[in-house]
Amino acid sequence: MKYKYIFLLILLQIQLLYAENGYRLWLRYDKINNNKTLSYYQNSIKKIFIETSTPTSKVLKEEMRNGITGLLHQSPIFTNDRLEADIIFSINTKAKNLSEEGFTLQSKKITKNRFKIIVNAKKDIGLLYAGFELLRMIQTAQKIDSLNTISNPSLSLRILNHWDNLNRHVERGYAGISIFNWHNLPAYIDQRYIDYARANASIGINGTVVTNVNANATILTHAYLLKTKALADAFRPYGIKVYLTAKFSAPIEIDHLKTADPLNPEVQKWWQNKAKEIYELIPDFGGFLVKANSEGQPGPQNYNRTHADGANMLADAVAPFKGIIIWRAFVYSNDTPEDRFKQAYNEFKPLDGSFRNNVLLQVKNGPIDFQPREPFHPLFGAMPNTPIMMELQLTQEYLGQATQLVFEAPMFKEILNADTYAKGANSTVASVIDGSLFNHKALNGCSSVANIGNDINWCGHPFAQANWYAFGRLAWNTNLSSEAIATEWTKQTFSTAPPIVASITKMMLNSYDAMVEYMTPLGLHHIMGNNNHYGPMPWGNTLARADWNPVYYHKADSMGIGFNRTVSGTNALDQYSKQVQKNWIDSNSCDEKYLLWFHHISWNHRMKSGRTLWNELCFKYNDGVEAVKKMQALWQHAQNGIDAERFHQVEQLLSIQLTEAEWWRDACLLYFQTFSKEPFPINYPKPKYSLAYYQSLQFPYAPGGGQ
Ligand code: GCV
Repeated sequence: MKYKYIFLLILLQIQLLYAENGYRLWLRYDKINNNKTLSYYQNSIKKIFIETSTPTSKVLKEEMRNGITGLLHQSPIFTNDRLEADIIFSINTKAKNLSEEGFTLQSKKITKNRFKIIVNAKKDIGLLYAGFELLRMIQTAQKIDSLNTISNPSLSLRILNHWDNLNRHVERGYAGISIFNWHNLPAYIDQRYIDYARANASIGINGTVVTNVNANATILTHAYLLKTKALADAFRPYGIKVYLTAKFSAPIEIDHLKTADPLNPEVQKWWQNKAKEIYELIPDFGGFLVKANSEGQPGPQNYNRTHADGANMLADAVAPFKGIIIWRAFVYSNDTPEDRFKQAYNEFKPLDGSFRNNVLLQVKNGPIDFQPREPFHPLFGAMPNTPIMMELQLTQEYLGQATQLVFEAPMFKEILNADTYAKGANSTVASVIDGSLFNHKALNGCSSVANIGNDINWCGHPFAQANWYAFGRLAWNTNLSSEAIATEWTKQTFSTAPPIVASITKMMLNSYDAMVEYMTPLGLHHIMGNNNHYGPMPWGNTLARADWNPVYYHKADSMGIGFNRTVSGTNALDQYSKQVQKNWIDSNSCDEKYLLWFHHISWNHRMKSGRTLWNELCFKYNDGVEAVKKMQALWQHAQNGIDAERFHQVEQLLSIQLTEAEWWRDACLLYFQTFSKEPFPINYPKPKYSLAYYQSLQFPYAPGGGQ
């Protein structure tokens, strides 16, 4: 009896040790539980040869050791004899068709039942990426005996942007505080940094901006540069370069210069010296990301200079060290009463061709600000002589924050596949940012605002990890489908059992449209809560600037709803090519996803469904809510196939999501009804509370604000 008790206690301990808390992300490496699959891999992978012995190769060796040992319950032997190895990782500097980071995987038959896998890359980082690819194949139970793959990244810069402050508060962060503990650096290298680098390398992310674009000049002081060096040293073997945000007023703040005017020789010298100081510490430092003259950040316009003057001055400072400047196009002026949609284009389009060749312009996916659904930004395709990077947002500032399951890959794909028609049909956004459309093959890329914090599972919501994963995978291969990404992530993160994979991926793939429908259907945008951006607040009308207020964006009145951006309105549509305009210019034929982005539509307007606009709005909001109920049902299918811990977490979060979806529907419709004066459709769910109740809600401690 006593022994039985002790045995149970030990079992419990073991279970606790292996509790699925989400920390391992998609790199779980648990033993394959299908015996046939297991023995297939066990027989195929016994000995591994790795030609190089660089720090990156050591990382590769460790990852292969851990991965194979975990998945196959069989430790691989690392041999020095390539002839006897089952997997041969070797460098081929002359490999044709390979970029600097790419790799090939080829299976070669040796006997009827034996084969070898030959991995080739120009550099050790390519071998590391190939190692992760092989481990992914094993985790997702794919055959490896007839491989013939060439894999080169679609984009050369694949960068995470952390909006992390030095005090560890994360702006728009919903997963705890920053993983970067500046206080303990440089002496203390947290295991988190290593696991962060592993996770990024496993999906091909090759850069990280570790500080907020709302910048703090302190990061450029020597003490903080030493801390940054420690991070850069830790990340280097994983192929990850460190970048910093540069506050334009840093010369004044740090060294009391009288000005930060980019044309002032002293200022130029200051930045040149700063660049030299940084590169002496971090020879492969990536460069600076800059938010200038935007939302209160200083910039060249403070001195009547242009964005190009500012960017070029910094570009000249880092050029001798092969550094780059990523200059953000997220600007809207304090004084211009112009439609905010149009301002970035108006500001930057005339500057096309005037940037140094080590400057990239970083443009958000849409013209306003990471709204649930935006048309693509009109700058994509409009600046042929300037490399344009896209900025996406993983952290779900406007997409349900940390309580909602929203798989963002379909949104990313929607933008990547959008056709700018800049050089005729097929001038997709993907072809702009991968440099192929305008021949920017050397310098191109995509960034994403990170959704990572120090929560045990990194991202807060267990499914938010999928967005980090999707970003890396799509930046490596813009052609991957959302379905392929959801499937491989699910297999690695939860289970390879087909019914479980089917339910979970269905839930993920429906989640983006569901969220758009219950928050901002038919092209509504920017109707969320003030400041914390949490929940609906279409009535918001009290902030200092008109274009911070929801009423500015939906323009609901007794006649109808929506922002007229046609020629009779602000004419923002004119910023797109004629072919794009054709899709959106006529309210009768406009793609209804974007209708209220471009048109003020009467409440009785006949929609394609035959319903009036008011009724369609009601249906769409409710469809979104119903879709969440379907997600809940799909999640129940997973119950017996995955661990109880994450099942329960997601079950609770889906229940919050449903409450929040109903809240969005009811609050928005009750408010819009005060203009439409139309009844809800017959049998429509009755709102739970009154409009006054929804308007009274306050969330003073909602996470993620700007401090
Ligand atoms: C980092 C939005 C966010 C801000 C963010 C800004 C930006 O306005 O709400 O928190 O600031 O975008 O992208 O610079």
